[in-house]
Amino acid sequence: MKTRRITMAQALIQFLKQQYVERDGREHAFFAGMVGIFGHGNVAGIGQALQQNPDFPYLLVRNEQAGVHMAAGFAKASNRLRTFACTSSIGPGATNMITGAALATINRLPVLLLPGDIFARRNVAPVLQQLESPATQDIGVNDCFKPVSRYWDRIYRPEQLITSLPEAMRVLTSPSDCGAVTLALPQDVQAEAYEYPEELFAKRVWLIRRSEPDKVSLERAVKAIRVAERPLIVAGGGVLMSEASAALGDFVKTTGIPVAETQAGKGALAWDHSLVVGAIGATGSLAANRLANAADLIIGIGTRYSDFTSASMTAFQNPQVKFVNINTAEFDAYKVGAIPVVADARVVLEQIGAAVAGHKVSAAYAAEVAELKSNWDAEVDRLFHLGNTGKPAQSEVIGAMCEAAGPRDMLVSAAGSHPGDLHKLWRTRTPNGYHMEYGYSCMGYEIPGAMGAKMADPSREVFVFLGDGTYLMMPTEIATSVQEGVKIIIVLVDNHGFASIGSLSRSLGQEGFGTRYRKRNGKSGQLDGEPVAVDFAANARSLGAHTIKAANLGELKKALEEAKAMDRTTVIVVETDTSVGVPGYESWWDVAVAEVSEMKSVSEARAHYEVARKRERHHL
Ligand SMILES: Cc1ncc(C[n+]2csc(CCOP(=O)(O)OP(=O)(O)O)c2C)c(N)n1
Ligand SMILES: [Mg+2]
Repeated sequence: MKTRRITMAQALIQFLKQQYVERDGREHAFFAGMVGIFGHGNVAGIGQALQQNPDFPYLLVRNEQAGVHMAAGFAKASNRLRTFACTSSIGPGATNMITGAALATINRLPVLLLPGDIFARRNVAPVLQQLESPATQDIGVNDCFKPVSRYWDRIYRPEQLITSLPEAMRVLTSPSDCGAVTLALPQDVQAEAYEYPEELFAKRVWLIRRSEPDKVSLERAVKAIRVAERPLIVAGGGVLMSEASAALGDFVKTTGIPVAETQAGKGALAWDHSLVVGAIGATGSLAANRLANAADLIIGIGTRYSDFTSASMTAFQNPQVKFVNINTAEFDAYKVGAIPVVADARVVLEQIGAAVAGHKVSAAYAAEVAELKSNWDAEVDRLFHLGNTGKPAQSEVIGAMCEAAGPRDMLVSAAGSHPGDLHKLWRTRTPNGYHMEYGYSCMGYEIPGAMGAKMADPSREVFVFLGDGTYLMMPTEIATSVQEGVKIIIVLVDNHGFASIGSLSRSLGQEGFGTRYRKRNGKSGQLDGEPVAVDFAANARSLGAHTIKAANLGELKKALEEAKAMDRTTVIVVETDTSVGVPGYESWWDVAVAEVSEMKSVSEARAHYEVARKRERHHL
């Protein structure tokens, strides 16, 4: 057997460089490189290996969490066909990646995490940043990655790489099981040499399966569609990941079934497609929510039915409602008592389309869908053009961004009040044009996630919608965007705190307590003093961004054009009029209100809550 004597870290990089994926006859490298930060836990192992492999790019980020977000954003915008590996030192560098791991796993996005680990040799323990346990020497902070990883291993001996890496790749390239993969790398083992078999470094192409459905399940699904009078498709992220937009378009063209979209599935079809009724659920459009309410068949495609999609299990009120779930993951396919069709979305849509040929929804239902859609489009137009002359409303900011964005451009966001507004209002024209991280809705994802999206397709302009709260949590990757020449356009909405959680708090009778950026008030002892003024433009400028302040809608529109013409990351700061929000549309979200309290407003909210909860249903 031919072998190569190299370190474990060198072997790892050699292996990663040779991993390719293939789908629909297209083949390319799976890893675009490695992002991370060095410390004593990885500089001598992984760091040295990266240095002698300059053809495997290394991107130095400012925070390990952001590095993982970047990889996740890149993977999401690449429909999971590519990703980055992420390296960190031991201890805090490693645990910084846990939030990123959770985000990736929840959103079913492949990221390879390589946290440094404490000495396998142990004789020098406790090393700097080591968590000790009096009960065992076989534990460390990297064990915290276990529940947030789809695959986890610790490489105590260099030869363990040989069996662990193929498992890591199996999970990373699985359409049903992918998520974060963590390989904890003890720092001494990273630097240890071993005679690795040469075959380990041969090019390997992983086929991304397009799995076929079971025949009987498919027949049952077809039968359910044929007898349904008020069917509705719920398009989830799986439609995009499977690149099934065209197949979905063909299927609805023949059947006339309307399409509602989850956060992850938005943009599967263009917003102005005659059968797209917009967002569904707690942040849904009136059109989609009305149709969902009365639907007798829900065809969920690539959705995991989060509480925002199901409006906390109140969205589907027809007593006869049935579900067909098309999903690569058996786990999701079986949800809500559905007829499960466990297979690739595109394959199933093509096969179901052929099987239901000739079947079409009734003319009455089609007319109802058309009317709801046209009313909804008019409502969005209204919200885009409220006519504020001073500070714009958030919906007007969204409208201006929509108008500034080209058909292929991308919108990236994650947390705050805007994900709900964007879900309702953004007009997506091309698949992946709407990039919302709403599985983990993680403040801080936006800037690094957008950088990942931009790197996945530099030909598309990337617009980021960001709140002041999120900005303050993680602005620092702006410096990385300047370093890497990865340009994004950030629209920073300054509303002096948490509009989202503030209004949620008020709806619970809690008066927005603790959700405004205000100084501690000497008199009340509370955070209700003077506003805490932050100069966001100066802050972003200091990190290397081009910055523009916009005081009204006209200035915002000009700023967006200026930003498009810029060659580096641009931050537009705009204060908004918080008195005009986007309403909800016959939907709700279950956030449990205190059952007993000393506040009348809370007791009142609790009484409403108890009534509203009665609409929650089991779908068995
Ligand atoms: C890391 C993280 N911490 C806390 C939350 C809970 N949370 C959701 S939105 C939000 C406030 C966001 O404020 P901002 O970015 O200013 O947006 P706004 O609500 O004002 O639109 C908070 C704290 C979260 N989603 N992520
Ligand atoms: Mg805010």
